[in-house]
Amino acid sequence: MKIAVMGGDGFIGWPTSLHLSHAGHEVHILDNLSRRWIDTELGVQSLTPMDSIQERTRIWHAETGRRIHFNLIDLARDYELLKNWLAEHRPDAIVHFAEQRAAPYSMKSDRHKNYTVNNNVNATHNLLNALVELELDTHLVHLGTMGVYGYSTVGAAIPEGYLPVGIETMGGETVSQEILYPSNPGSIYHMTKCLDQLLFQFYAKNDRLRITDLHQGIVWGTHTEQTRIHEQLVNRFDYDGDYGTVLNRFLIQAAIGYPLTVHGTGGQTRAFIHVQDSVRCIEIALNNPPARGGRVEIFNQMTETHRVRDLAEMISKMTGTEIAWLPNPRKEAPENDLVVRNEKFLELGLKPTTLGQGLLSEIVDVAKKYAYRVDRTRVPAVSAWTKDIAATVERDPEGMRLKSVS
Ligand code: USQ
Repeated sequence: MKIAVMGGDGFIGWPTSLHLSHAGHEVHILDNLSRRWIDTELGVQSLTPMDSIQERTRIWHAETGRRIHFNLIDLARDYELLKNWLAEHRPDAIVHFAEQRAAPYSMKSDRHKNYTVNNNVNATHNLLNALVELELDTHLVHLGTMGVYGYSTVGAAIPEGYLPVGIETMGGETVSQEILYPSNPGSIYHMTKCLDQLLFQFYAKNDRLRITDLHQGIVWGTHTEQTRIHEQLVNRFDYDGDYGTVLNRFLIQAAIGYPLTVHGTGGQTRAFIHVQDSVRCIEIALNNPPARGGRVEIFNQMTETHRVRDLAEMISKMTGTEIAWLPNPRKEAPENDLVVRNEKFLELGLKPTTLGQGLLSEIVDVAKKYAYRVDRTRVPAVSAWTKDIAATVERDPEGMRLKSVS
């Protein structure tokens, strides 16, 4: 297939591009390199040293003989460029990662909220709009999030996208209908993915676009089979308070002897998936497109659930690192249970890579190797969900701990 990977320079976009190229597909990355600009804005860098995208693709070609093409295009702002590119290349499929993906970054300030909404919603809409205008029958695979469902405990498993409901008619009968599972976003970032869902419903219904939405959990790990091929193909690995995600952060913190930063009681239960499984799921989704005129295909892209404090305790035991119980900078339920259906990927052949000591210590080893690149003052998560919460989360003089809630 000819596949365009929108956002192919990012944390999942890069290993996905390598995985699809390795599988024999013709891969074109479209990216505005915004993730690199945000690193500059925040004054942070990936734990692993990343080369330019041009250098990365050059090394891939030198090592494997395969080419990955790169195009500097901003999906949200350069509509004409995007449309021209699509008209010229007519890809069979598009994988859409080109969105700002950090919840804490989206909540930093009013400017960051505006940026996240404008960037994410426009990128998705521009893409859908261009496919219709050009009459392309391209399969669009979008990286959504488990966060569209919210994290309240409902006592029932979360289905894959659609919920059967019974509605009482005026005549007193009950009719059944399948609706999108009610959206319940916990951040501006998650809200943009809920808005994306509505755009997909409309374009699938009105223009018969073929769309797959992948509701992914928290990705952990760093290497995939292809990123291991050469040191310069290494994936990015975020540890800072905005872009670092919980399990990878704990592993890096353990590697540098930084107390594990558990928010609140650590009672949040979340869905997880290893980065290797993430790229496999995307390939499976590409190979199983919905029919034209069919409904939006939705998969839950996760393999296991864990409570944050259980992860912290496991890593603390494994490495001897202490746990810091911190006031939560987010507005979220202190405790939640989470049961998620994920049979669709399993039935299509996914063999989950679950949390194992071997893989966890491999990540700690990667983190130790690059520990000299960590700026400890960038570890605390200080982006607060409300102004009231902000008063409780300023850094203390060591830049290590957060003020406790009074
Ligand atoms: N948390 C801690 N300590 C930390 C960091 C996080 O206790 O040092 C807690 C948070 O308060 C939260 C949970 O861990 O309860 C998860 O936080 P996270 O930063 O790992 O994940 P999140 O903000 O939800 O976002 C990440 C990705 C996002 C993706 C989402 C999937 O950045 O792109 O959509 O995971 S999901 O969480 O399933 O919605």
